[in-house]
Amino acid sequence: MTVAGPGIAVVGGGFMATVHSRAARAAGARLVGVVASTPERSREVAANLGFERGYGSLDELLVDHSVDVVHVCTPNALHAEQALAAIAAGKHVVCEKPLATDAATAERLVTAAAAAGVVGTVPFVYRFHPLVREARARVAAGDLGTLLTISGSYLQDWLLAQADDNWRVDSAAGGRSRAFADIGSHLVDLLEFITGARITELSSTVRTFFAERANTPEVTTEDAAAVVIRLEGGAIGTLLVSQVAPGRKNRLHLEVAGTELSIGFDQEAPETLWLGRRSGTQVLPRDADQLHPDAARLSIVPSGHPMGYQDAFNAFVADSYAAMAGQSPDGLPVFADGLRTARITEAVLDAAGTGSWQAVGTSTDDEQRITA
Ligand code: SOE
Repeated sequence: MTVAGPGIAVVGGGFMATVHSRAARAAGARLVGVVASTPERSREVAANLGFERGYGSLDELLVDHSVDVVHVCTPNALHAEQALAAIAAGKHVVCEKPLATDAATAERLVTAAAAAGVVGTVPFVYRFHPLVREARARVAAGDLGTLLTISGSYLQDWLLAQADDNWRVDSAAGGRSRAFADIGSHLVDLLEFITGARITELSSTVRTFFAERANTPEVTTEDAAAVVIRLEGGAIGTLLVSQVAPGRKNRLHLEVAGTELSIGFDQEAPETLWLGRRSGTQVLPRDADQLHPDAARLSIVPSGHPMGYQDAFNAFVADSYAAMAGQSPDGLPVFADGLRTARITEAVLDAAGTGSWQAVGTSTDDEQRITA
């Protein structure tokens, strides 16, 4: 397999299958095949997305030797078994988050990929906005001083009305957690990625505002979660995650504050970074001349020509394929990162259920568990 040309197949036929396919094409992949809910649907999706063929089943896909990489883009409850089957067939895997609906299963995936010698990545794609890399580089360079506080939120409104429903609402398809697993996972991944500090403990409250929805008679998954965090090094923070916030479409906002500087990033306005100082606050544009090398690398069009979500996704997929071809791109979210967010998600629900603080483990704990 070369960096430019892996043969890829997608499992799933929804919105994310489209986003993955565009990114795969941009990275020079050969779009081999798709398997969706039925053989007819597989053919239809394959034709729409420009794949060579639709498969009748996942098994048919897995025995296809022209497929090097499987992208798993199905409802959450199917991720683990499909990813494990792909690993067992010797394929590299790009698996949508949550990697699994519980942390123990996510851990099995990490172990299975390592044992099979394949690469498994998870699309925490907001890491791939150039200005997120800039924020991370500035924190690593010590510009922040000592990290003091974090304020983060991820707000959407697509489940605001009782009539709104989706497979994610049903725990059988989406898993025990909904809002936190779906979007809170991006938020905690991003905050640990930018700060380099791990959340050590958390407490939380979750709410399900609609006990029933259009097609789900008994809703147990949360509409919103409010979380208090403690981090390595002594920083503290608050996180609010909601899928019922009117007017907010996909607003991931993160502000990290240190003794010298605050850095603010808004996913819906990813072309600027807010740099707050006691005096001399500044809005930094994405201008490669002013950026650290990792941010400049991802800045693929000149400043003033806006980049966005699909560009971030494309960069994630290109780096995934580079890793699968033996390179080591910096900042690539792998299965261990999917496990990390699965563990934090579980802690959020456990903390809410028990009313007590939950430990989520440090970076050293994670490394030891994975290599044990
Ligand atoms: C739906 O909530 C969704 O598409 C998430 O699943 C994605 O991970 C997020 O990036 C945007 O919203």
